[in-house]
Amino acid sequence: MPGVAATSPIRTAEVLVTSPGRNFVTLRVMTEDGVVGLGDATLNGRELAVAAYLTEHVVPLLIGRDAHRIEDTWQFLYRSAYWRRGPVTMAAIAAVDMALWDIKARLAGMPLYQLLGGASRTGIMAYGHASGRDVPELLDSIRAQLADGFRSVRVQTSVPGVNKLYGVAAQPSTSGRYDYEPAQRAPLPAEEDWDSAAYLRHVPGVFDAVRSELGPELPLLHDAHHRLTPIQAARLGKALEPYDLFWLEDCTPAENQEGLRLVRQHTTTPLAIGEVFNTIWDYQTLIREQLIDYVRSAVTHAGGITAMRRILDYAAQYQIKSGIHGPTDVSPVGMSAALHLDLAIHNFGIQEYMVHSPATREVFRSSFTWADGYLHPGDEPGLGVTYDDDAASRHPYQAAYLPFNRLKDGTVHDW
Ligand code: CS2
Ligand code: MG
Repeated sequence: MPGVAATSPIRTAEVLVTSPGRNFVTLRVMTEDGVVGLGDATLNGRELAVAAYLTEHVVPLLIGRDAHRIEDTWQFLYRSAYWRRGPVTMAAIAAVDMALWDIKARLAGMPLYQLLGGASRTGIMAYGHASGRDVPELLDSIRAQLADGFRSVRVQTSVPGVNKLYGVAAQPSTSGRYDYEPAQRAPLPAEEDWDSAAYLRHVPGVFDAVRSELGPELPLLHDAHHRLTPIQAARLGKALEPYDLFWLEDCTPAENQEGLRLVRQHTTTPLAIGEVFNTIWDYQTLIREQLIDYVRSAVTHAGGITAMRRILDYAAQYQIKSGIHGPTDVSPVGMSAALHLDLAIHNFGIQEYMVHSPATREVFRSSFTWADGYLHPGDEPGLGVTYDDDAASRHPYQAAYLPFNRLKDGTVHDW
């Protein structure tokens, strides 16, 4: 690149921990020429494990390295560790990868999506979150999302007989911002309860009510959040077919990739899986056997832009599309990385968009835009995010845990 130095040695790499509304871990890399790159390393409920992995084992390896050599650095961090894969390692590698792509695009003077091959669309369709403790509250929540511009909505509902359920906001959201943060600031994880039979009896009726009220067109999504056995997931997928879901997410814990064969045998409801996956190997059977329709990993949790693009390129061969994970525990840096990829790839499906809190947006100033149901990463050089140290310093880290589940007989269950 004319005018761009052949090498760009890394001078510093800092691990930044802050808690504006919730905890975030960010890696800030700076080159000898003062060019800064940011990477998201936030692993909800295990934030300090990644911060320590970066501080103790990765930062010392980065100093002096050529920031231009992104692929070489990715392979070095993945292979030289000997111990591979897993959420902590891959979030750490992801943060380095995002920061180096941010630097390269800033040096090139272009938004990252241009470096990734340019825009394949004018905007990024995003889905919002609606929830309700009952149908009327749920319908109000959906209408609030539509009023805020969303053109597709994920629907989560309470279930009679289950006290506290994933995805149901404590307070109905009258404004667009869906205020739901599962990780609670507390010394121990909160215990919640679960009952698959009650859930399977209740959920189809909720979608029947939503479709009767809002019609057949609105794309509706639902997250079963890893709680069903394969045959229960098959039953749910089948029972939801009349309501034409955009997708049913995490219908069964996917460590057992073959379990999805049973689900596929019984239902044509589209399936989305992968937010707890960290590498392409977690997807191999699911993609090769066409057992899913959407790849759900976050850039932050799947090894960064380099690795995520590889997973999506593999999925493209099977007409499997992206559905990148975008909850508020993925920071605006991780979200921006997802948006640059979303704009550039061909096999884009949909993007999750949980709006970050004002406190978070004060620390992370991002240039991505939201208009009329579509996101766009913006045209600032790089990822388009800056980090406000002063604001960050006002929000010190606070230990927080995701809840866990127990069944009625006390058995620990997937949350
Ligand atoms: C969820 C997440 O957004 C989703 O699809 O599954 O909210 C998930 O529960 C959190 O990211 C866990 O940290
Ligand atoms: Mg999910």
